Amino acid sequence: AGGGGAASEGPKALDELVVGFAQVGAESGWRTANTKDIQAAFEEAGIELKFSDAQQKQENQIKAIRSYIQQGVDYIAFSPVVETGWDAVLNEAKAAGIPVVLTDRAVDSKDTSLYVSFLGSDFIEEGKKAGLWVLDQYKDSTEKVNIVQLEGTTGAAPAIDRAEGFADVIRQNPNLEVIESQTGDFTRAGGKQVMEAMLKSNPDIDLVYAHNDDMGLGAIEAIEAAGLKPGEDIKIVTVDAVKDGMQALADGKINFIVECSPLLGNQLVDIIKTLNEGGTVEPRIITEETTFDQEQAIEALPDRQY
Ligand code: GZL
Repeated sequence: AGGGGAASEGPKALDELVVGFAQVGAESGWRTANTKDIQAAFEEAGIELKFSDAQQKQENQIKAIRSYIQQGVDYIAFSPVVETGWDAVLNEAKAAGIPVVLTDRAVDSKDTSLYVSFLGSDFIEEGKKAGLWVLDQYKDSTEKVNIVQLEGTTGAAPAIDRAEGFADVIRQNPNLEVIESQTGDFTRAGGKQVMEAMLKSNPDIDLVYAHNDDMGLGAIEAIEAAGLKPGEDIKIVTVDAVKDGMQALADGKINFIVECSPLLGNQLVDIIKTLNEGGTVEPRIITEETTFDQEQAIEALPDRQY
């Protein structure tokens, strides 16, 4: 059947709906938890989900979206690996009458008619929460605090915004200085490689701010290989709160984690159901999330779903 939501032919039975989902990749624990949750939610709702993994390449995501348009799916959802370069393919989906939902990451398109809703976190807020912990940690220190930053994928909304939110807050204390900032592409291997290089070029790093747990876990390996104690000689603050990160926090190798929830599946299904019934959805739906220190991680670990 041709594409398009309820506008064209009224609500479909859920088992007739087809949704195409173009995922970023499988670069981190967060991403795999996000994929599992979305697939489970559609399974439970009895809605067919076509799924593609772009291995973190924008051209693969664009190819996947184009194939969903060809197949005439009813809805397209995706998590744009970077913010720019989406207008052409989103205009193709619009021309085909297929509504698009953004999950997790945002696009910089000025034309907000190109997607129905953005469902995900406020990454600037996440960066601010990390910054506030650092501000508090060093509020009485009189010396310079050397901070290195492990950035997420270059051009990705979480990388841009987590850096912005963090910088906005730590500028309140001139002793806090980001002496080096590099991308580790949200992967454990990337975090380890960058941290090894940073340790070589900066003798006295006090704190690492990693845009996700996986890069923080890579940094731990590099710090230990250099004979230093992560969480003590060099403090570590990360974002996500996936199981491996929470375990490192419980073990005192990470000092603070800002949660970023990957559990978007049920909210995405609800958006699709509402659209199918001809309803309207909020243009921006922000997920609930918190922060964890060591004892909160110890307490939360047993019930952690991912
Ligand atoms: C954030 C998400 C980020 C995670 C990383 O919503 O886009 O991508 O923080 C993941 O772990 O790779």
